[in-house]
Amino acid sequence: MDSVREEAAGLLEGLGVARTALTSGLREVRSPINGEAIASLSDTSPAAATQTIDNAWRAFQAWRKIPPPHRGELVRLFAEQLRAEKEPLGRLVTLEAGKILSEGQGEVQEMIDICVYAAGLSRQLCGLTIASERPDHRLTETWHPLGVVGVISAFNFPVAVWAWNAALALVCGNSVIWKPSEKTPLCALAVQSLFERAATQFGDAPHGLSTLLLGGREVGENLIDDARVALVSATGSTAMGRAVAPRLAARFARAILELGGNNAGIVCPSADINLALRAIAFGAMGTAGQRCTTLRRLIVHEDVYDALIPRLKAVYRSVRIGDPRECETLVGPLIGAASFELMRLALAEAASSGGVVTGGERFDADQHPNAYYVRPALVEMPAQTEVVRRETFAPILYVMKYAHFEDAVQIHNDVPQGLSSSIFTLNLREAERFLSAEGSDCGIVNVNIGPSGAEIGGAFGGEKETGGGRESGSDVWKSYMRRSTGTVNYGSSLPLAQGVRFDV
Ligand code: UN1
Repeated sequence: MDSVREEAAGLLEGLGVARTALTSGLREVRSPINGEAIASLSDTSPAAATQTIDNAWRAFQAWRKIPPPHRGELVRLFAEQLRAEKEPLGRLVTLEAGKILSEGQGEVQEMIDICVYAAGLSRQLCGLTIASERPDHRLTETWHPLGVVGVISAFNFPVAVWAWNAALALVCGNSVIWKPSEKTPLCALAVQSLFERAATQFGDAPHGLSTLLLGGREVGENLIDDARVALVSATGSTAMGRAVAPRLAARFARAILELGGNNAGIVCPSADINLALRAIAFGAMGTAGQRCTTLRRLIVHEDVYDALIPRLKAVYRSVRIGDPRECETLVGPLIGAASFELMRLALAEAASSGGVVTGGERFDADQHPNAYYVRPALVEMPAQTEVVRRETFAPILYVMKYAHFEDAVQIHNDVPQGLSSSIFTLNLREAERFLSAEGSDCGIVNVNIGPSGAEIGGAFGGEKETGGGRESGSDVWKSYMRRSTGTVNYGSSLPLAQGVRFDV
C-alpha cells in the first residue's frame, strides 16, 4: 500500500499546515488504513490551555459586539474556503478516520451546509414581543451571545460535528475552543488553517476567536472545569458523558451531550423490501458501523423475515471491504485494535446467548497487521439480550423477529439509548403510530429511511443515555445564546404585575 503519511503531509501542506507541525511531539497519530504513524504531535500543555481560554474569553468580549449579520459574513467566508478545499479536506478525513471517499467528501459537504445555514441564520436570531398585562408596557425577549463554547468531538465525524457547533456558536456571538479526538487531530489542524484563512479575509476577527486544544482526555478537562467556558458540547460514549455531565452541572455550565446510540429499524409486512435492503445496508455497514446513528438492531415481522434475511446476507457478502481510498470500497477499516476487540467480545457474547453470527471475521491481517478490516456481522438473535442493549461501536447488526406491531415498538424502545430510529412500512397507521408520542422514544424518527445520514436542517440528538442534547438545525441556535426578558414601561404610572398594590 502507498504511504499514507506522505499523502497526508502533502494534503495538509496544501491546506496550509506546515510539515514541521506534524512532528512536534510524542503523541502518535496512526492511519486506520494501514496502521502507519502519520504524525506525532505534542499535547497542549495546561499553561497553554489556560492561555487559550484567556484569549477565547477576550475574543468573546469583542465578538459579541459585532452585529450578527457581520459575524455571519465570517462564517460565509469560511464556507467558501471549505468549498474550495472540499476534495483535499475530505480525502484527509479518509486518510485519518478511514471513511470511504464519498463519506469523507460528504462530511465536508455537511460542514458547508451548516455554515450556509448559519450565515442565513445570522439575520434571524429573532426574539419575541410578548403581550404585557400592564398598560403602556412592552415585554420583549432578546437573545444575547453566551460566552466561550467548548467543543469536544469524536473520531468518527472528525470535522462535521465541530462545524455544527462552531458555525452556530460563531454567528451567535461566541468564541469557540475545540478539543478534537486524539485519533483525528490532523483534520482539526486543517480545519483550523482554513478558518484562519477566512478570518484573514474577514479582516477584524478577534485573536483567539476559534482555537484548538490537542491531546487526550486530560486536555479536554480544561474545558469541563474552567468557569469561563459557558457551554461544552461533547460527542462521544455514554461513559464519557457520565464523567463530564456532573462536572459541568457542578458549576452550572450548559452542556450539549451527544452520546451513545443503539438505533433500530422495524421492518413491517408491507415494507418495500428493495428500498429497505439498501437503507439497512447503508445504515448498518456505512462508516464501518462507526456512526452514532448506525443501524444496530433490526426488528423484522415474521411474515417478511424469510424474504428479507437471505437477501440481506447476500448483500453483506457482496459489499467490498478494504482500502477506503479505492472508489469501489464501501466498508473501510475500524479505527483501531480496541474497536476490533470490542467487536470480537460482543459477537462471542451474542453467540453464547443464542445468537447465530454471520460474518464478523477480520481479514487481510497478514497484509495489514496493524489495520483492522472486518466483514460486517449480522447476528440473528432469539431475544433482545444484554449485548444487544449495549452500543458496540462496530459493524454488528442484531436481527430479531416480531409478530405484533406493539411488540416491535416495545422491543424498539427497550434499550437505554434514544438517538435515532426507523420504520419500513407502507402502512400509514404504522408509520404515524411510530412517529407519535407512543411510538419511537428517540430524538430522530425516520420512515422508509435508515436511522443514519441526517440532514443539517433538523435538530440532531437523542434522549435517555444519548444525553438529551441537540445540535445543528431547527431552533438549536438558542442553546448557544442567553435569553434576556425585558419589560419597558413607557407610561407615567407604575402598575404592578398581578394587581399587587404597594402605595408609598
Ligand atoms: C455522529 O455519528 O456523531 O446523521 C454524527 C448522521 C450524520 C451525523 C452523525 N449526519 O449519520
